[in-house]
Amino acid sequence: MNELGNANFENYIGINQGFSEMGYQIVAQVLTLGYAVMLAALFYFILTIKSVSPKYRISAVLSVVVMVSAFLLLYVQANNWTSSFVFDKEQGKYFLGNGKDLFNNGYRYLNWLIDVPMLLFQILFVVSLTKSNFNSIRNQFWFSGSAMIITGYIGQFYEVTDFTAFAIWGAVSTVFFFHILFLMRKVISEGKEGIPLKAQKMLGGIWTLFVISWLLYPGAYLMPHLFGIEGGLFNESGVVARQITYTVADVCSKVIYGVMLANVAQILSKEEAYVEAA
Ligand code: RET
Repeated sequence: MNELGNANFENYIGINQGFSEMGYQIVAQVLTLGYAVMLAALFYFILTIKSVSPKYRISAVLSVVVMVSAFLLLYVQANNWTSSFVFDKEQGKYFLGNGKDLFNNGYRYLNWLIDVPMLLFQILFVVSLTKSNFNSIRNQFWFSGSAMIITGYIGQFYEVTDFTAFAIWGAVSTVFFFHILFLMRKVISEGKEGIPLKAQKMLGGIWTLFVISWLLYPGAYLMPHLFGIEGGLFNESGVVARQITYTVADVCSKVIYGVMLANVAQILSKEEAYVEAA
């Protein structure tokens, strides 16, 4: 079982029982859908940037940064899948090829290293903090966001070979994750003060979306174990479920989040223009 070193569990399935046509194609297509959405949304954020007043536009610019980096990294991640496994005519399944590379989810993690701080900064350019200090929250977002991803990135290399290392790095990462949740809750509750009801409701929706979509990532981290890898029960559904989870999480945490934030900025822009005119 150790011939693959610290490879992700996708490869262990690829070398043992292989992927069915359905399993392999769902992953290939879901990965493709992922980067296609990022490119489409890139245009959306560029084309709608003038719908908000200038002071909110940095938020849209950050969405653009997120889209470009996600598009490129998810494109590489999708190619990494199709170049790692090859179809075997005798067995009618896809197996790990003798290509130059194994499949690794690390591209995603490095994408998050860029996107997580950007997504967290984004909201600070839309809401007005009433009590907290902008620079202090920004620095804490940046610090805990990066630390959460780097520790998780290291941990994911051990998902098959060393459960203790996998669990410890995952637990350290979770501490930073809780810190981010705590900060975000504070930012959103301060942001709700004194703004129109419609914008308050939208911010409430952003909080719900944030908690659910960000929780999907640790869920995907644990997935090889949720599907019973220790018992030797290698199952391709774990792989398919994990890649679908990542794509759903990415679309929610980057695209839908960005659209909802832009919506808050639109409501605030309208209200301020009204106040100015009056
Ligand atoms: C890891 C490791 C295991 C523990 C935890 C994790 C959290 C990851 C999160 C990632 C969010 C990524 C986003 C990307 C958008 O581009 C690293 C999986 C808690 C919350 C929002």
